[in-house]
Amino acid sequence: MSDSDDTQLEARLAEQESFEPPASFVEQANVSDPEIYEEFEENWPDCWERAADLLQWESDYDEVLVDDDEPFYEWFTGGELNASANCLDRHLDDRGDETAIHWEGELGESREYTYEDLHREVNETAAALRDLGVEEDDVVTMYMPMIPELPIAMLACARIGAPHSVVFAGFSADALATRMESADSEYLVTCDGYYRRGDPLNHLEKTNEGLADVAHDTTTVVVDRLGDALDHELAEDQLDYDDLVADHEGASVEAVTRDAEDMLFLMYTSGTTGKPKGVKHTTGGYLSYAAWTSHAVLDVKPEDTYWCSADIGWITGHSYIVYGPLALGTTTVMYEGTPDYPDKDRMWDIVDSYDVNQLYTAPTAIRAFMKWGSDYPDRHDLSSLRLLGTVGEPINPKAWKWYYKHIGGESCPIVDTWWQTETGGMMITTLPGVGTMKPGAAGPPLPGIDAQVVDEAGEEVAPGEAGYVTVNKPWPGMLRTLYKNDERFVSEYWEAYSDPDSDEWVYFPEDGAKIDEDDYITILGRVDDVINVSGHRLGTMEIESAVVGVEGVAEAAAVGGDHEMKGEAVYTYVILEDGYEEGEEMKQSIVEGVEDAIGPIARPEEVLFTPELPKTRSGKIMRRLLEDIANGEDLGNTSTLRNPEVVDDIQEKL
Ligand code: 6R9
Repeated sequence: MSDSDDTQLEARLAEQESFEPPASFVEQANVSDPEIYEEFEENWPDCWERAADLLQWESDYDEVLVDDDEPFYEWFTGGELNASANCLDRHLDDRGDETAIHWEGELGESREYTYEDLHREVNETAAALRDLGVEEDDVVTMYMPMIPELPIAMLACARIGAPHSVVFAGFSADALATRMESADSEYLVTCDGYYRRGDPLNHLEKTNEGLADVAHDTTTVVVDRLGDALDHELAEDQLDYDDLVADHEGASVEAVTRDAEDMLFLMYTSGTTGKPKGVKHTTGGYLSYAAWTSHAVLDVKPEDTYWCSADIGWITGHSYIVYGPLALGTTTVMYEGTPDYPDKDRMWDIVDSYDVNQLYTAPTAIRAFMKWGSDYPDRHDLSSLRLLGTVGEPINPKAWKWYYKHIGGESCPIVDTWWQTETGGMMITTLPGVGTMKPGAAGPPLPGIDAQVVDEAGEEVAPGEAGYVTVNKPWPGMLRTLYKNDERFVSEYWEAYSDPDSDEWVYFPEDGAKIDEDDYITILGRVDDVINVSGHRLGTMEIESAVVGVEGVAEAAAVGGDHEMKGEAVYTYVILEDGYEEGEEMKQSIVEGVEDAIGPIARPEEVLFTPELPKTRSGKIMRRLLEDIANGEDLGNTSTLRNPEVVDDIQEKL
């Protein structure tokens, strides 16, 4: 393509506000009938049988939904099943020789597990765990990076009915200890270390630090990921994973029968207060929902090679690397490392060499790809891709369009999927075989999901007005409670909008949003991310999107800083693309860009250039910290950041 063609194309894309899914995609899509929305609404809650039908049940459920004790709902009550049997055993006849997990290590080594292989190793691990004393309903903690033994251990636990609690490997020793204590977890599966940007990293040392703070006795199994690359010694009471598995070679463990409502796993997530919340997910509802959304939204088919680049330490990895894809019998790709090692085309190299059909990643990654430039994807053949997805935070239209053009070659639908640890699976997004896509808006609620945007009083807002997302009906993938804390479950998620007297229960996800005439929901960010300037509510995301829309801007964060006259004022922190100059001129175009996109009300009080933004380990911008910086407040402990060093740098500039 000539330069001028390319410029014309960019200009056309920049203008275009909606995109239709390509006909070639629709033709083959798992779900392509627009009637599905009506069908689900009319048949609610029985419509959810369609999700349950994707699983193999040992005994049928008596009722789809039991709502006698709201908000403690039950789904598929009376049904019995096992998650590991659903993800492994039932595929053996047809797909035993097909690849279940394609694992790629950071250094370039790869491992391939067929369904047979995975089934074998899960059985051996399950037998080993059982011999160590793990019983049904014991919580087993896993503190592991992206190595195959993590999903293997998860499925082994599921096989023997022991809920897992995976702690993200990047979390601190402290976080591990708090979670193990909170869950009374006496078993831990961890590893010696792993690679980051080519260097071996000692994980066992951190594990041991954490274990020292756990008051009760624990049994620890250690996977040897690094071999000789790192000297490590196991403590006397620590067991080597390979030895254990070898001792149980060929073992076969019957998958225990679990009730639909039995706990499958716990996942700790941060809330507004300091103490992490143990989100409880169950076997029947969660697994049906993960499978259904993988089928309907990610369009996963058994013959696909599907890649979600999240970490299994987060809910996205649980639902969309492990449970959803394996329940559907597909090939799921797992990558251990970072996207820029050894070079910035690592992702595209993986897509190219494995012929990946669906790629599900995060906006923060897409903005990094955009900053690095299209030369990297251009080096590879990405034509195997059929669908793209994003999750975790809002994606601004500029990044959406870059993803659409440079990764999807303008022929893949993009699903911008809004959901949470608590929801178990996707809630708001277009169906790729049905809906028009509007960059920036996640889309309408999925069929059967009754989500709305309301004001403080719970009244639906008019199109274009900002409000809060609420979900007015339960769904199978929902959290059942916070572990051992029913009270906090009710107060965190249900108190704000429910009216127990009239039996109206409304789930409150604590996200701001707006809705348009077509019921498309644009997520504005967490409620505490909403800036109130002179009584006007502005989403940090709207402002960021405007700033990122300015030529030369790679990434931006907007926060509210205290302001005498306006209540709050907008502070923006900006990263420029390579080759652009920080300075008055750039500041001016950013201010103008925001005024043009939103109005003078959103005019940034300050524009600060920075080489990086402070991010959590999961890659989310730490807006609250940026607010504190703007307000000149004491920042407290910043060591949980992925990049604490940028904080000083920014403070100095202000
Ligand atoms: C899956 C996951 C949940 C919070 C959620 C929201 C934000 C997630 C989003 C999105 C805009 C999307 N979020 N997906 N915001 N558009 N497509 O990320 O779970 O880690 O619990 O975070 O992430 O604010 O409330 P979790």
